[in-house]
This record gives sequence, structure tokens and C-alpha cells, in this order.
Amino acid sequence: MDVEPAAQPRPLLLVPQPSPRHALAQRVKTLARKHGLTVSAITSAAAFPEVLTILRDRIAAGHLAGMDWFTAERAAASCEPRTLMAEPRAILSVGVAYWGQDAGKPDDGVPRGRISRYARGVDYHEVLPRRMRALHASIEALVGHAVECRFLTDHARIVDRAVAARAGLGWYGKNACVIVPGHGSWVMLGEMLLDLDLEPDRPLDRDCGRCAICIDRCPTGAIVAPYTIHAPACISFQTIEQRGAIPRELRGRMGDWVFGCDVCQEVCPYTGAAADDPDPEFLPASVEHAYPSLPGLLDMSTRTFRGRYRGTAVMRARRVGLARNAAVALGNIGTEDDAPVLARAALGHDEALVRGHAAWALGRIGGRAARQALARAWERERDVGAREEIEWALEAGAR
Ligand code: B12
Ligand code: SF4
Ligand code: SF4
Repeated sequence: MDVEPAAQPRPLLLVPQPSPRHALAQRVKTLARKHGLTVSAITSAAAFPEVLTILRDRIAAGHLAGMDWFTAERAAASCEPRTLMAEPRAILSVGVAYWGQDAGKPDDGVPRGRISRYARGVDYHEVLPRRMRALHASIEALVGHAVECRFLTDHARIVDRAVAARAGLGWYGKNACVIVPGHGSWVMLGEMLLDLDLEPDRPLDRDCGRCAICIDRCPTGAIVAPYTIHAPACISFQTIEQRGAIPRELRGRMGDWVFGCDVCQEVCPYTGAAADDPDPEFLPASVEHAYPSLPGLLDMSTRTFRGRYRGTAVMRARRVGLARNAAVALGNIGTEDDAPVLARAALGHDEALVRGHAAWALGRIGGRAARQALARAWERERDVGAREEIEWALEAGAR
């Protein structure tokens, strides 16, 4: 008689169950995507002592000169999340991606400048907080109770890139930008400090390897060492934050940038792998929001400036800053044909800062019309700074 073999006991398989804080973290990140936050990752609310050391060194070395708000005290506060909320339990680092192919400058015969991509559409200071607030409401609905939260983006009280790097949202490139897998560095960052127990993500174990393209290609040499930007030499600083004259030795290297600069990101190999899927709110409403006419910027009234750029980050440069930048850009890419526009600005702009930079541009372009305009401006100008620019242009420039 055959005897059935006894059934073997089945091995007990232990499938790890996600902890409640892990499961909640996943659901929060899924909700973030639904609210238009392309990427998100979580880190603890612990302090950032190693970042504080970096910030102090950079301030001491003068790399942040010109941004008077960037004091050692502010730096210390920005590395301690507990100065923002009594008991934060997690930080949700969020980002909106904005890379996309564009048609480039139109071939319409108009000399045009260039606005950096992040500033072409709706101001990210408006977009990110709006989406974070909506996400916060959804999180409260999910957990069924109120959750204390603090929203931040581009705020002097936290270092956005440091949070993103520690959360593993991305990793630091040598251009100091946080590179996000699948999106390159084309991601604007924000944070939500939350009184909610969420499992932190891990930092990414990535770096640039031997690449140094951004360092070599920065037009002004502002990336003075890997991960180190000398802000006073950065075109982004000069076109956005600088309120006075742009140092003459930099002007000729600024190309056609009139607001910000994207060079160290455009040349990065990770840009080639970035998703061509810009957030619709970051797209320009018109060509003037991406490649503005330089004569147009030089002649622009306050009313036109506000009407066109209200609600975009470009407002930060103010009308006078944008006109000054346009003069420099026209000096770089213009020809003798542009002398009449520059002459009008050098002789008649209501801001001496713009008259002076237009004189510089005339000096750079050279030619008979430029020299005549400079001579007339010299007779008429009373502002000391603008006169000094005319003098330089007559001597060193338009010969
Ligand atoms: C001040 C400021 C500027 C200044 C100074 C730039 C700078 N690099 O500091 C100026 C006006 C020049 C500027 C320009 C730009 N900015 Co800006 N800026 C800021 C701001 C307000 C503070 C940055 C800061 O703390 N700087 C202090 C210095 C020391 O930090 P850092 O240069 O970033 O250096 C970090 C790394 O290099 C790293 N690090 C240092 N040493 C080492 C060593 C190793 C081995 C490693 C791995 C890392 C590492 O640690 C540092 C601290 O995080 C932040 C918003 C915020 N509140 O955080 C936005 C911010 C950094 N800017 C941003 C952007 C988009 C720009 C521009 C691209 C805009 C443009 N198109 O013109 C350029 C890029 C210039 C550049 N290559 O950095 C984004 C960056 C997004 C991203 N994915 O990285 C931010 C985060 C704004 C935002 N909320 O999205 N900016
Ligand atoms: S933003 Fe432009 S000027 Fe500034 S570091 Fe990058 S490439 Fe250089
Ligand atoms: S260009 Fe090269 S060195 Fe610079 S951030 Fe990109 S990968 Fe890093």
C-alpha cells in the first residue's frame, strides 16, 4: 500500500510591512504630485550645522557681498528650523520643474535680450506657496486633524538647496545647483515644515565626477571653485540684485542676459536628460517675457513695465535695473545701427544710471554716430556717475 508523504510545513515568509510613518510619507508625496509639485522628498527637522560652517566661510570670503541681508546672524537662523516653528517633526522639500525646449529668439531683426527661464512665467514665489497651501489642506483632510505647517520658498530663513540635498530630492552640482534626477537643475525649490511624523528619505549618493563644464563655461568666471559661486561676479546677481552700476570689467562678458543667467545650467550634461515638460505656469506669456526687445526695455515707461511684468519674478529688477541691463546687452550684441536708440537713452533717460550705461554701450559699439552722441551727452550731463561713464566711453571706447 502506498503511503502519501506527509505535507511539508510551508516556510514562514516575513514580508516587511511599511511602518505607519513610512506609509503616510508615501501618501503625502503622492498628494504633492497631484497638487503640481513635480518632486518631493522628506528630511528631518534637525539643524544644518555643516551648512552653517559653509555659509560663515562664504560670508567671510566676500562671496555673498552685495546681499546685505545675508548676515552671519541670518545664516545661523537659516540653519536651525526650530527658529521657524517650536516643534517641527519633518520637512517636506518640494520642487516645480520647468525645463522645456523653446523656439529661441525670433528672427525679426529686433535686437533682443534674454530672461532666465525660471522668471519667464508666473512668479515662483506665488506658484509654490499656492500649491503648498493646497497640499497642506489635503494633508489635513488625509490625517483628519489640523497640522501645524510653515511654508517657505526663497526665504532668508532656510537654505532651500541644503534641505533638498539632505532630503534626497536632488544632489549638489559643481555649479552649486541642486540637480534633480529626470529634471536636471531646472527645479524651483520650496519647503513645508510640518508637525507631522514622516519617515525621512535618504540623501542621494551622486556627484559630478570629473566633469567641470559649468566652471569652464561660466562667462564671468563666477564659479571660483566647485560648489562655490562668487556672487558679485555672477550675472544673475548683477542683473537682478545689483542696484547701482554694474562693474565695467563684467559688462562685456554678460552677453544678452537682462534678467538672471542660465549658462551654468544649460551647459550641464544633465540638462540633456531633463524631461521636456515645463510647468505651464512657468511659460512666457509673450516673447517680451523671454526675449524682450532691448530698445523696448530702454524706452519703457513705469506703466508698461508694471503692465507687462507684474506677477513675474522680473519685477525684482525694477524698471531702472532692466533698462540698465538692456543698455549693457545692446552694447554687447548691438551694431552701429543701434546707436540712435542708445543715444536717445544716453541723452534723455530719466535715470542717470541708465544714461551712464547707455554711454558705455555707445563707447563699445563705436562709430561716428556714437561719438557724436557721446559728445552731446558730455555737454549736457550733470550727474557725476553718468559723466564718468561718458568720459570712459569717449576715451577708452568710441575711438
Ligand atoms: C542668494 C541666492 C542667490 C545669489 C547667490 C547664489 C549662490 N550660489 O549662493 C545669486 C543672486 C547669485 C543667485 C543666483 C541664482 N539662483 Co539663487 N538663490 C539664492 C538664495 C536666496 C540663497 C542661496 C544661499 O544660501 N547661498 C549661500 C551659498 C553658500 O550657498 P550655495 O552657493 O547654494 O552653496 C551650496 C552648495 O554649493 C553646497 N556646498 C558647498 N560646498 C560644498 C562641497 C561639497 C562637496 C558639496 C557636495 C556641496 C557643497 O552647500 C551650499 C549651501 O547649500 C536661494 C534661496 C534660499 N533661500 O535658499 C536661491 C536659490 C539657490 N537660487 C536659485 C536659482 C534658480 C538661481 C539661479 C539659477 C537663477 C538664474 N537663472 O539666474 C542662479 C544660479 C547661480 C548659481 N550657480 O548658484 C534656486 C536654486 C534651485 C536649484 N535647483 O538649485 C534657489 C534655491 C531658489 C529656489 N527657491 O528655488 N541666487
Ligand atoms: S548663473 Fe551665469 S554667471 Fe552665475 S555662475 Fe552660473 S554661468 Fe556663471
Ligand atoms: S556641468 Fe558638469 S560639473 Fe557642472 S553641475 Fe553639471 S555635471 Fe556637474
